[in-house]
Amino acid sequence: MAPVATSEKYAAPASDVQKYNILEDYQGGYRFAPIEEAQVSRAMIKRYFNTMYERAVSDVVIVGAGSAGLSCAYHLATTRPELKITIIEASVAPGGGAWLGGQLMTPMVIRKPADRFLREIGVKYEDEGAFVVVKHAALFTSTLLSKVLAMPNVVLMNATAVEDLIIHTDFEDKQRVAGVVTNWTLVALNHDTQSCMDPNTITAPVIISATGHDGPMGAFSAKRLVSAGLLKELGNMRGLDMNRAEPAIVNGTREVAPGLILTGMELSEHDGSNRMGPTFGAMIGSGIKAAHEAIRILDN
Ligand code: AHZ
Repeated sequence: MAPVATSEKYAAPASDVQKYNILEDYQGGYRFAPIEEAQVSRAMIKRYFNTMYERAVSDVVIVGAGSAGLSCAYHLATTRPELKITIIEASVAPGGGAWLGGQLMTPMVIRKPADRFLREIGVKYEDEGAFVVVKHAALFTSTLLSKVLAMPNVVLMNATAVEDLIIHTDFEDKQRVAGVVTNWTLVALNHDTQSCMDPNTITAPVIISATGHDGPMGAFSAKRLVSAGLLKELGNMRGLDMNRAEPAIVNGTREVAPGLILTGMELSEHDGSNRMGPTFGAMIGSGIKAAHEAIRILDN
């Protein structure tokens, strides 16, 4: 008799589902449906690497899943559900700085008119006139994240860093950003301690960089534009001025080099605009504008 493959041996037939539900007993008799360790590994490997294979060519790559990157992903994915949108986030936890409002305080301030986005995604707030306050920044971020992740056209690869840009040169010597170079973040952080650990690539006609202002990895694409000769020098983020900063970020959101859109606070390092501190309306507005820019490029 041919040996029974373990996956077949332990796969639960549909008819057994009812039986497994009966095992859910909270009086001390709770048991789980049987499983082989290899099934768990294969369940993850198969899906993750199939996704990597499929997303090696994406329509849009968003670098950074902070408030700007996630707002952009939400608007783009709902407006254009046919697009393959791939988000690359260096941290294990997506959300960037949007788990807290400011300093270590939890309430999040959003200036009008960006409060419209809160109604769209169903986040409650208190109205203070010119601005609204969400009781916890994590309520905004977790709601937005869950909606973005539930969209069939969006893939998020976290713990993965963009460590370079793909820049192609055409026959007229014009340069165009054509994709991103990725690596597991733990690898990207250890290039100094190991011999060469080559990366992977994702190509896409539009890259949206939302890596935040300068920090361990922040303003990544803006800095790379300088070293690649596509930008003379960084503008460097100026001091805090809420009234100047927020409109400057939203209105300045654009394709800064062919194929590359900057959004969120990364733009302040590129343009030399002010920081706004703990008000998040500009991140929402800039993310939505970046989505519009991406559609404009793709449709041309
Ligand atoms: O981990 C970073 C964070 O989640 C991620 N990131 C940075 N470099 C990356 C790289 N590859 C992949 N090379 C990378 N991911 O990008 C995310 C940036 O999120 P953020 O919250 O830092 O930026 P944001 O522009 O979305 O929001 C900024 C919020 C701020 S900062 C600020 C101030 O300092 O005044 N005010 C506001 C509202």
